[in-house]
Amino acid sequence: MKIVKTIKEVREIVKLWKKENLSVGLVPTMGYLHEGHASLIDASVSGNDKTVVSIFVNPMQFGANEDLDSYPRDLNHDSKLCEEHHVDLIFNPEPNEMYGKDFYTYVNMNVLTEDLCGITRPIHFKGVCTVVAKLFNIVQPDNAYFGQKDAQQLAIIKQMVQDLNMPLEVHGCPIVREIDGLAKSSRNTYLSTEERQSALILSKAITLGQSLVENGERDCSKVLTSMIDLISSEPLAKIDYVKIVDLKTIQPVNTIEKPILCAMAVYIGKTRLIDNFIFEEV
Ligand code: PAJ
Repeated sequence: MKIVKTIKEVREIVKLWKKENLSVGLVPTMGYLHEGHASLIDASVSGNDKTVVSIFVNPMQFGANEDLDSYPRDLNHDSKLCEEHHVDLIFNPEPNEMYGKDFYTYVNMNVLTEDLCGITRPIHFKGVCTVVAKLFNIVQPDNAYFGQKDAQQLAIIKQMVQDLNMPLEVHGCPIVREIDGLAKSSRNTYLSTEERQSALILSKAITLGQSLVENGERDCSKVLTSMIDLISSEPLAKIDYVKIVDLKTIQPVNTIEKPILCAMAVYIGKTRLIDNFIFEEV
């Protein structure tokens, strides 16, 4: 496994692979890797001849009051995990390598970016789309892997690839959880012992909402009220949003008639956590 920091090195290595007709999978990450990331890596390794993992805490997707500086980083641990999961190449650029001083081009999307996390994090998806488009151009993968943990992000990346005719396939992978239900996240490391316990309210509300819908409830306000009541019973939890939207367009719906995404963002103390479920068998 190689670790490189420059775009030039990535291009040289991928060029050699393509000459040999080898397929390339890309797993974009911000590092501090856990089993959620590892599941994407495993999907890429089993579906491609070569796998590239990018590790880049992308400044462009963090708002002014967000956790860019405190975002956890541990390249030693990350490279060990990648090695164990048979990754071929880690791309770990510095911000200067990705955004030179003359940088003026952004990828901006309407509609899908406007609700859910787009309300509290208005510049976030512009940063995500721009960096992912750049990573696609740099690595030129045949396949790219994203987690359903960030379901809005996954829908947005699929839309970007469709709209801009990017020549690759985007694969969504299921949410990986801790044994007690908490969705794995690099940000879980911010939680105190007490907060870690309170954070279980997210997955409990997801399980509740999911079982209501699977048992035939189609009225979104009834599902959401039950979930919101449950989350509100946890003193350390403060709801940012709990919503049901169309899975493809990320627009709010009142009745479940098409595939939907039920998504939430909840503050546990100062830490903002997200979780969701999708329901497709309408
Ligand atoms: P990051 O938060 O590091 O996540 C990288 C990928 O891992 C994303 O596709 C995310 O959905 C997936 N992931 C995280 N936790 C997961 C879990 N518990 N189960 C399954 N998949 C999980 O998302 C980003 O980075 C960035 O926005 C990025 C796409 C790299 C652009 O900067």
